[in-house]
Amino acid sequence: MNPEKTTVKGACPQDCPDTCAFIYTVENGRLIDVQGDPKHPVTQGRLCTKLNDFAKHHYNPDRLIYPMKRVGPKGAGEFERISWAEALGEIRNRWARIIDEFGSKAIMPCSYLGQEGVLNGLTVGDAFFNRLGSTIAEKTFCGVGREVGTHLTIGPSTGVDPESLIHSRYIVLWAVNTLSTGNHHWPFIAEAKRRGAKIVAIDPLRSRTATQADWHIPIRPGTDAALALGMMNIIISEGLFDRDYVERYTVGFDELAARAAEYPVELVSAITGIPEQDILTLSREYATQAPAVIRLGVAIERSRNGGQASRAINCLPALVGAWRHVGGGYLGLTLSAFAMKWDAMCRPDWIKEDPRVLNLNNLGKVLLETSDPPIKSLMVYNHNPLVQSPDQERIKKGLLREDLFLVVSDLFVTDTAKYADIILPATMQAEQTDLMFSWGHFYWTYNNKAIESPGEAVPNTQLFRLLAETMGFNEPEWRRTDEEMIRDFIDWESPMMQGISFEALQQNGYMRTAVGDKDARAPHAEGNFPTPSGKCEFKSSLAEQGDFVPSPFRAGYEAMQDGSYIDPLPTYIPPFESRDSAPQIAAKYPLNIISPKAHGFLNSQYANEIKQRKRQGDPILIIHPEDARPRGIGNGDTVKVFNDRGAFIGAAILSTDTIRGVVASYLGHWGTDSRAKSAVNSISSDRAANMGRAPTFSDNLVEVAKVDSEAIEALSMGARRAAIAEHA
Ligand SMILES: Nc1nc2c(c(=O)[nH]1)N[C@H]1C(S)=C(S)[C@@H](COP(=O)(O)OP(=O)(O)OC[C@H]3O[C@@H](n4cnc5c(=O)[nH]c(N)nc54)[C@H](O)[C@@H]3O)O[C@H]1N2
Ligand SMILES: Nc1nc2c(c(=O)[nH]1)N[C@H]1C(S)=C(S)[C@@H](COP(=O)(O)OP(=O)(O)OC[C@H]3O[C@@H](n4cnc5c(=O)[nH]c(N)nc54)[C@H](O)[C@@H]3O)O[C@H]1N2
Ligand SMILES: [Mo]
Repeated sequence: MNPEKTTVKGACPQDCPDTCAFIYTVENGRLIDVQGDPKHPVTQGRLCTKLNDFAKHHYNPDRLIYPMKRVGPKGAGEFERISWAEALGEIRNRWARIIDEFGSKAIMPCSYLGQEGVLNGLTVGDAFFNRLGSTIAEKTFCGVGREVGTHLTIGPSTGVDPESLIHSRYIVLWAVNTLSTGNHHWPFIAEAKRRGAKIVAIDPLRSRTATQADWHIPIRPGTDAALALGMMNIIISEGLFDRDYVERYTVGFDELAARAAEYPVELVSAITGIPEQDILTLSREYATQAPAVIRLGVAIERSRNGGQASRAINCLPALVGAWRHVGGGYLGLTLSAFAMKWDAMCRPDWIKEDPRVLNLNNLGKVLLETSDPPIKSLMVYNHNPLVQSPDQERIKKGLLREDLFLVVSDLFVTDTAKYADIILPATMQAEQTDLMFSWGHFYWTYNNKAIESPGEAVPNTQLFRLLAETMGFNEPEWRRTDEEMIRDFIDWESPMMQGISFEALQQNGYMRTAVGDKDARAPHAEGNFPTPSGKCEFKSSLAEQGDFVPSPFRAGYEAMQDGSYIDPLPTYIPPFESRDSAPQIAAKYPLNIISPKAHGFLNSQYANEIKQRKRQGDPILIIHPEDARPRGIGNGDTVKVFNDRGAFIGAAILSTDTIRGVVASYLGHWGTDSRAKSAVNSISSDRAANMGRAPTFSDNLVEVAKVDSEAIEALSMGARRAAIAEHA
């Protein structure tokens, strides 16, 4: 036995529904291995392809470990090491001058979910920037559109336990690529399948998940609400709904029935591109195979009607009484099982009078068009907008502004960090303490610090302690340790925390919230929906109050009603950009593009690891052979994908994995690595969907043209061959 070798319990830091429990192995202070905890009921000891080399990721030689300042032109990526004192001094001087001249609202944070912990994740920095009086950044990148649809219908329900899926007989995987984006749900789905369940995937693309399903139903992007309304129409008119459940536990059935009657199967087929017979079969099977469950992906929200699509889909389980059964109902976000004190984390009480809120999905506009005051300094952390955010060309233009003071904290010099004036180094998960919630299961996971930080990297919590000191903030909150912060941020008295203590969490690594027994749990068997009426609201009482965004997504700022109209009944409106809804745009740009998550990357993370890049391959464009032929595009050809907003380059993969009129390119490749110096989001519009101000990444038209591969450096042939084989 080697006495120097120890194991430490940890937690995956990534923005993913699975939040795996880790076991770090440390030898002589060095992290030598990271494995999944085999005892964890969901993780079961298995890590995904992205995290398989997580120990090595910590020692990637490209890691940022010292503060740096820009020494070349903006965006050139030329930096020189400086001390923390110099970095903080520069920030203080620049911010003080900006506040003097323009007021504190000329400074704005720009962050998201590079790390997901209660300490270092979504809300870290919010308290600091509220105290500073900056512009408030509204963060609605992910899930908020889908969640508003859910909240209006069934309230912030915890939903079906993924571990209960083994009891399901009919599993609809809707706009979700489980095998790539939350693959620890799969063993439960596979077990249900062994027990006789049918697995259905509704997706424009034959994803990895659709390939494994019993039935893949391809659908035109952004038309899911029409399908759900058509299903309701069939279920109601054929008398397949659960009359007793509907009478007891829902409101607005008559109005819903009238609305659904506006969606006869012929119309729904014309809108969605799904054959009439398939819509009939799906509706009848879904209504009669109990327990039926719908697992809805975040991807549902990524077009104009996204929120209403989520709402329509959330009506289905109550209509057929699926909630009566263990393993029946709806599985979306499990977050409400985690008793966090969002106000203690974000400090909305520190917001100054008359605050300004700007949405980060419009970052290009924010940087180029905001006045009174303009944004003079942006601080980016936990976020890589130049790859992940829409309307990239305008963001680039904004970041090039000579008068913009850009501070970036990250693990690597990302596409975004290349534009920074000051770069600050952040720690990776084994080097910090955190507590992780999950948005796909019911376990808290504690991440114990296992090794020391390299160089001068600091956790995000420490970064904001340092900034608070620099700006002269004296509140005792800035002097808390990480552990004290965790104690302050959790509502230990909540019924969901029964049997859970800080010490037990730290020691055990993971603990289940008190949501009940997975083999007996049917949370809405007798209604009890957390809505104003306590029922499933087919007709939403909240919708009439206007759009709202749940508070953690807006830095603790009160749910704001902007008065925009939401139809209180689920409805279908066509996408902003499609052949039917925008014929003028479609004349120039006839193909709808979707940009789902890459199997080998976690958003843009790991896309800088050679091994992951080899696995994932080059940027590709999946295109139907019938769309490729008239454009003279062959398998493996280099193509340019473009519209008025921008362009990127990829290798064409001719495949019936996609439907005619729809092309797909995976998200996450860094633009700086590509020949076009841009990534898929160069073509994305920054328009918001109809609820939760969700982004519209599935609602963009493009044209595709073959380019002379001599003119640009050739993409790797090996990667092309692998992609061609995968989609053959
Ligand atoms: N490997 C990997 N895993 C991840 C991530 C990652 O980047 N990589 N990211 C994490 C994050 S932040 C999130 S939010 C989740 C997202 O998890 P998912 O929602 O599963 O992710 P996506 O791949 O974006 O979309 C899922 C599927 O929806 C389809 N789709 C796109 N538009 C539509 C539509 O309009 N209608 C329908 N029916 N289907 C549509 C896509 O083709 C895709 O196959 O994954 C998490 N897990
Ligand atoms: N086209 C298209 N665009 C999309 C989507 C899509 O499906 N299609 N999905 C959207 C969705 S669902 C999401 S969630 C967003 C995700 O967008 P982001 O949250 O921006 O995604 P990441 O690529 O994970 O970038 C986070 C950055 O944080 C850094 N980071 C990691 N840990 C730490 C830390 O501890 N401290 C600091 N300071 N930095 C850290 C990482 O290195 C990385 O550069 O993207 C959205 N963009
Ligand atoms: Mo996300």
